Amino acid sequence: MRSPLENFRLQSPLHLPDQLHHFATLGERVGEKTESQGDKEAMQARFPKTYGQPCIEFEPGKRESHASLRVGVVLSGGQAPGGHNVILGLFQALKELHGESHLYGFEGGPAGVVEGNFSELTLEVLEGYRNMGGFDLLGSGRTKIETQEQLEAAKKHVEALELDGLVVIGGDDSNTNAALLAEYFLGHGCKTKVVGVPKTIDGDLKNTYVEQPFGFDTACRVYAEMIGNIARDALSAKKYTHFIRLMGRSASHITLECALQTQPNVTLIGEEVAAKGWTLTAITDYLAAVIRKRAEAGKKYGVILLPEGLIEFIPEMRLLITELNSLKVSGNNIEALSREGKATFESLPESIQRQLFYDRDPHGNVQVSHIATEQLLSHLIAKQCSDFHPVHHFFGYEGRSAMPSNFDATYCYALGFAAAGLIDGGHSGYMGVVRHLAEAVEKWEIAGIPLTMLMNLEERKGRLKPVIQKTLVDLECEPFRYLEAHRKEWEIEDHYRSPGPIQFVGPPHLCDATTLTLKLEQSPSLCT
Ligand code: FBP
Repeated sequence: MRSPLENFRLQSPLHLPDQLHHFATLGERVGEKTESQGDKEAMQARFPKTYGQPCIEFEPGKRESHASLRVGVVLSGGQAPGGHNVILGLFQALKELHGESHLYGFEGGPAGVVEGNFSELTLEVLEGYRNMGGFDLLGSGRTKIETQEQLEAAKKHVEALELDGLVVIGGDDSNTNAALLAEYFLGHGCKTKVVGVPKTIDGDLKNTYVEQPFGFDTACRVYAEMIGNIARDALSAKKYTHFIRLMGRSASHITLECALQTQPNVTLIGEEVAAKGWTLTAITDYLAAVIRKRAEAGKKYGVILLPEGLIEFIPEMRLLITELNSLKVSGNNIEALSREGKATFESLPESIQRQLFYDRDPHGNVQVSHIATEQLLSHLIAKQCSDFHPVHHFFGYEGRSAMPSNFDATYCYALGFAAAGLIDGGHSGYMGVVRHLAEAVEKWEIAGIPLTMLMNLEERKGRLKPVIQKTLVDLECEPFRYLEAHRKEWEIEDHYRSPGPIQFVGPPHLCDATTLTLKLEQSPSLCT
């Protein structure tokens, strides 16, 4: 039986930007030729058919008729709130273009495209997922499509279904898959156009053209609510120091946004740690100093935020992890480590040593995102601070499948239209985007950007591969500067801020606004 809120959200109408009220009549404006982020010649050689395509903008036009379309869709990578609404938007847009259009969902992520697992999606089915979190309509997966066999198998299935388009909803890896599929299909006489949609709670698939991937807003709101509650509890009980590790495989965008939302006593940003070369000792000394200073002020409590990816930004930990990965060190054979690696390893608590040795992924690599960095830090701090009572938290999966905020619900619906518009225009190797996200929904506009424009070559397992660049936190950006300007004050004074639960109904400034990160980046005056 559904909850009252689920029933309410299932019936809540989805809004569209003004531009999309006349979607089927939109015309296109084609921009200049584009370049990749780097390795231009090598990228051009690897993507002879799709490299350098122009950006596509949509504008009011006079188009009247469209052919029916057959389109497939796949959810890829980690869950992110709003994925179901992208599919709903895509379905709605295809039907507006032509009532006889069909949408097929590939199941279990990219593997579903390679293995040909699909079912037709009808409005009746989709309506049961409107505004719902999770990816359970189709499931998801992290299969990389890169071998000739996989590409050929995918081609066989999209051709059997006579697909005009395939929409890949995913993050950097998934959109790299989309770019490879687009190039392969075009180069092998397959008519299926491939279009990506930017998803990831991590927030690291963003740039001048992708203002914010979907899911980031909702996930940060869920975490910020919990952090706000914990801060209130700390302030009330006055006896615990809370260490809160936040998801984000590599980049610290989630931690930065949550810090802006909740104003904790200390926020560690992985990118800053790397830029300043802070060692584990330097971080421990800094945290211990703040904890002691607070204790002297009668505050034996506090809230500390750290990102999941922190551990890999700490120089000596990065070295140790690299050695463990490349040596495939196992059991208790630490003799294979370098002198530095061994010294770092021996300084770690036993629980972390065990994680480093035994918690490996299928390729034998250390599962960095599973390492309890919050416990490691509090263990080291305890050696310097007496009367210190840490409580540990990890917030990650709690936010990935939450009911999408109004922002993500609407954004995703519009992204579905962007993907449909690109396929209808015959564009392949593109990402559908929505622009002006910090403004009111009415002003948002859809566009298409070529995937190769987001790519460069990076080393993966010893070989150079074309990939979409992850965007890390820029230490010169407004959001980080804001944190920098306020963090000293937040260390000792308690300026905790409680954003509270996600609101679906009420005044727009409570319900529809998006992240402080985006507002600070686009329009700092909106943050007052
Ligand atoms: P995507 O990049 O695919 O969106 O996934 C991000 C993420 O949620 C990370 O924040 C986290 O480290 C990782 O997925 C966890 O993945 P898994 O689901 O395999 O545990």
